[in-house]
Amino acid sequence: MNKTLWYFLLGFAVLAAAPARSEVAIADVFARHTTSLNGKWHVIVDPYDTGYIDYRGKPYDESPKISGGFALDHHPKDKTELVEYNFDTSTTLKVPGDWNSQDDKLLYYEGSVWYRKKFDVKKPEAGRRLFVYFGAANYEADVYLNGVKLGKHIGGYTPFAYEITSLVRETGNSLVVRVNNVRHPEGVPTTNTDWWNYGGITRDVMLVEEPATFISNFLVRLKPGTTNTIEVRVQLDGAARGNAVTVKFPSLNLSAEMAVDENGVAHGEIEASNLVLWTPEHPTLYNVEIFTSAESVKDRVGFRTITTSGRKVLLNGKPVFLRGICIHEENPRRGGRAWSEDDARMLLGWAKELGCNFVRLAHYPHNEHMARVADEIGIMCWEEVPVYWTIHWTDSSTLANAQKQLSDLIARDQNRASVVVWSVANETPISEARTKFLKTLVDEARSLDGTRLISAAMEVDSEPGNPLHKIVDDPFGQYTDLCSFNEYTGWYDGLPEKIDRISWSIKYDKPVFISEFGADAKQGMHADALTRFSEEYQADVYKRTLPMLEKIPGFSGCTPWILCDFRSPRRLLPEIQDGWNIKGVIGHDGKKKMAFNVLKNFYAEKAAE
Ligand code: GCB
Repeated sequence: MNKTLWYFLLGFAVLAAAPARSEVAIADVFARHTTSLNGKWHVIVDPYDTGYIDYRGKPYDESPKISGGFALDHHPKDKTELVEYNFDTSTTLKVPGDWNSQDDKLLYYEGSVWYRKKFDVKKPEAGRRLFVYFGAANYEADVYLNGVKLGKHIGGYTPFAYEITSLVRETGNSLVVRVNNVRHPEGVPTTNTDWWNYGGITRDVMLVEEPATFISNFLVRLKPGTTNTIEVRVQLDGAARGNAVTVKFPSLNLSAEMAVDENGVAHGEIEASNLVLWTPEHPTLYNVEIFTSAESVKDRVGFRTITTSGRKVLLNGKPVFLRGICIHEENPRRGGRAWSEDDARMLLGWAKELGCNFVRLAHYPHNEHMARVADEIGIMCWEEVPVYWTIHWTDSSTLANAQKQLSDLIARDQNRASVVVWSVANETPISEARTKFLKTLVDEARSLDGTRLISAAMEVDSEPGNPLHKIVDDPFGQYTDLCSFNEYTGWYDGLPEKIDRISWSIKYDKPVFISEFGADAKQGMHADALTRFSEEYQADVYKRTLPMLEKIPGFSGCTPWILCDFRSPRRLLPEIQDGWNIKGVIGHDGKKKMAFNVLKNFYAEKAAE
């Protein structure tokens, strides 16, 4: 064999045999030196996973050297070679974006789609590093660069990145991603949900260039228990002991220098006597700049405290009523997953118009713009992981998956003053195994961030033999800061008049938060208040529920279900639902329903109290 060819093959085998790289965490990505890879990507829809497994079902990338399949983005060398795929001549989809809303044929598609983006990039200079970053891809992503596997990421709503410094070329890089949105019983979420299983690369993709030692994450917050001391923690990747980190708050005229320990962490405190605390009415943010000798990262952060005392929620030590609404991550005007800053401004703008000071970002981590815009315009947020309904409580991989999604969400949004609640679950059925599972998540959230409230949307029972007496005594409630539950009297449980006759027993001496109530209404359908699916019926449920909730001792806020209609494959009633959950106070055409004003008036009264 020709020697050059032999060395080439050897080199390729060594490169390809390298184990998949581990994920790298890069927070505050919008403030970095980045190159966007958004735009049109060539795609191959691959329902049988032809590009991933051979005809015996064996994955091409399981053996040390990737032996075939679409990951190689291979072009025939001559006309005799059989290659049965071609990214160049395949169709394209927009990234970010789900595939379902971009092509009618893909509306219900659940399977694999291969994405390919070609790019040129200046090779990083010596001492610099390059990463490829994905805001999210639902549900599973296998990522390859130039035929080498970077890794597999599981979980559809959290960011991930891989280092590509040694793999990248100046020209003709081929970044291939197999995205698969098949639902799995042991997944998080599991197979059964009440929202659309949008597949695809649903958030931004970018190249991130960093120095050899870089700031991978940082935490800037009030030192717990104080309102005049800023606590800073900076995490370096590739850190050499002895590196120094400088933190500056230019408008406060404050700065501090901190040493880095052997774990690459710098920690310090800064006295700040004149801080104006963040509130929804006055969402004060401060510029913060973090420097090492090799780089600087900037952000805008607010300072506030969120605590509870007995049955009250306290923002900066003062009682606050949470005037909220639930939101799914969908753009009702364009259709499909919301992902951009504009989408966030539209959705949160509507919440503001309702008079909200709070939103529940249901039922999974929304894109990063949501909490950033909320910081800026002044809306508190409840953020959640998709531990929804009945997942596999005794499967350790399910727990590890949920823990990873939770810790990745906290790592991404820990500097957002707007985020005041971490929610670990929604409507999970009571059992010992489930309570143990959720308690593990609560402990995880508290150990990562003990400064926010922990919650979950629980369920309500009726007293046996007395359907008018509702009881909240889920044992999981002992571990949360809020006693939050969903309640659907007047829709799933009786007619609206039943709402007026409900009484409550709530076991916990904690703030009571109603994380959902509501009713379906087809926007523009008018009838009497007893006609299901009419706007009048929905408005009546709101008119009766709000005063009923007011009678609950400790009622501290609510997030009715939901801001906008959203797609759901469970909602099958022809000509009324047609694949939409229509409990929005805004229709999927963006038009407001009558209930919007009922809620708006209630919140105006609460704000004036
Ligand atoms: C719930 C769920 C939510 C559903 C909603 C409904 O309790 O938490 O995901 O979409 O009810 O419309 O039934």
